[in-house]
Amino acid sequence: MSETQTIRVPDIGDFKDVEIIEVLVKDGDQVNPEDALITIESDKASMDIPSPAAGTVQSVKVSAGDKINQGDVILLLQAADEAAAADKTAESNAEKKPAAPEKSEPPAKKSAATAAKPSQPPPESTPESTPEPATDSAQPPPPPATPGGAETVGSSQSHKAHASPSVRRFARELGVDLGLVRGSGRKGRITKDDVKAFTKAVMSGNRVFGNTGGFALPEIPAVDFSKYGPVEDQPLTRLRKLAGQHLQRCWLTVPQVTQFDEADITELEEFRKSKMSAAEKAGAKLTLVSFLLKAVVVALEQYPEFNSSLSSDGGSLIVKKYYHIGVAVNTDEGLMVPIIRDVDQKGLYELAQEIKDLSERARNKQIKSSELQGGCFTISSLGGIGGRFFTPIVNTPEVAILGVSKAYMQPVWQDGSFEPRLTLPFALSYDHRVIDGVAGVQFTQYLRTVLTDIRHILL
Ligand code: CAO
Repeated sequence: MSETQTIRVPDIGDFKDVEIIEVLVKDGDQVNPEDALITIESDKASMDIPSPAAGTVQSVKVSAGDKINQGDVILLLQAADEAAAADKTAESNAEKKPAAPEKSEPPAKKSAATAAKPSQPPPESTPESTPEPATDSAQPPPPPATPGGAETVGSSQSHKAHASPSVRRFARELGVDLGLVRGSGRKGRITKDDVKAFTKAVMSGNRVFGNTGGFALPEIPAVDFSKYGPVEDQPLTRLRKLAGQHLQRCWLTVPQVTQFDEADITELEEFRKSKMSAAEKAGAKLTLVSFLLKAVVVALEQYPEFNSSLSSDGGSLIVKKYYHIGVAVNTDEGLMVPIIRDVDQKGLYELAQEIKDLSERARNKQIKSSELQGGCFTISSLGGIGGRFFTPIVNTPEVAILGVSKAYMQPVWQDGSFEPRLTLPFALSYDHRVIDGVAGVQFTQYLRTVLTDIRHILL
């Protein structure tokens, strides 16, 4: 039969009336010897009080915010059988020392820059006079904290992070750089839950570090919106989550510029209407998007750097000799970009059929992943809906994207009088690492010329 031990505050040196800033266990928890039970903090240092024995926490007698001294009861512990046998007499507060105090802002040379170098876990910050806590130095290197094996970005702020030794140890085990974690505890202290929440956010792709140029974004604080009124929690679809991650990556990694222009498509529209019934007989709905596909390819042939991708090391430009164009399709589950291959080799009706087929299958979740790969350039058309201009996000590793809005009639001064002309607003976003501003405007001007006189697609 195991015994109940009363776990008391051990000898904590000169510290008097020290505040408990975190209670790390609750009733029913299993603990091992040296597991931290509470974290206490004085003006100058914080320390964990470890468990002297293994067992089950029966009753925690303290709360965060309590002031304690040596000998005060922390909790009752139902000792594990072996531990009880080994130490029958102990009303144990143990002559054990608490874990080494850690200064609130230790000097950099002693910093616990957790996980900046996974192969060499750095030591805890410990004042020389205090015995070392159980060392972690024999542990294997922690796993990377970022998806895809990227190493956690080290932060010079790590050593300044306000966290107890046990939280530091926990963070180190997970490979989390405390300098990147926002503390929700008192005075910004980082708790174990903060480290867990940070790890979850990184693993779910909501925070990405590594290969982002070494910057870390300030975390957006969680808000309990229900405090302000009724809310409904609607889970995101898998597609929306994936698309969101991709868009965020594109937004953060590509320096983008958006160039706006308008094209007079009055004649194009006349031609399109004149071919509608013939297209219908061929089983196609001839919309503007087919013309946009052809016009874009003509412009890509004229300006090949727009039909390229940066090599993964950023050292060269891979110019493609094929013309596979993605068309953004709005679906109930989120945005999809199926690819129409070899647009240069296809006619308008064939393209119209393919747009219809791909968009229907995208909406019915019948698109194969191979149909989403290999694009050179993307067209995002909101023309069927409305709006005047928008700034599309470059679909990396492509280097440019065309965003098309709804055509509208406007009076244009021509040969001494105003004429009603159908005008198409469009925007081109491009990767400024690859494309200069002059090339950007040359491309949009050329596209405008082609759309205004669609016979250019025959040249
Ligand atoms: N100006 C005016 N009218 C336009 C137009 C434009 N730029 N583009 C299309 N239209 C018209 C079409 O001619 C059609 O008219 P009718 O019904 O009278 O024939 C109507 O708008 C609806 O067209 P549609 O949307 O069915 O077909 P589409 O070929 O123009 O577009 C597709 C296909 C897949 C691009 C579109 O359905 C779609 O999903 N668009 C949304 C894309 C999106 O969400 N982009 C935002 C991404 S964020 O960057």
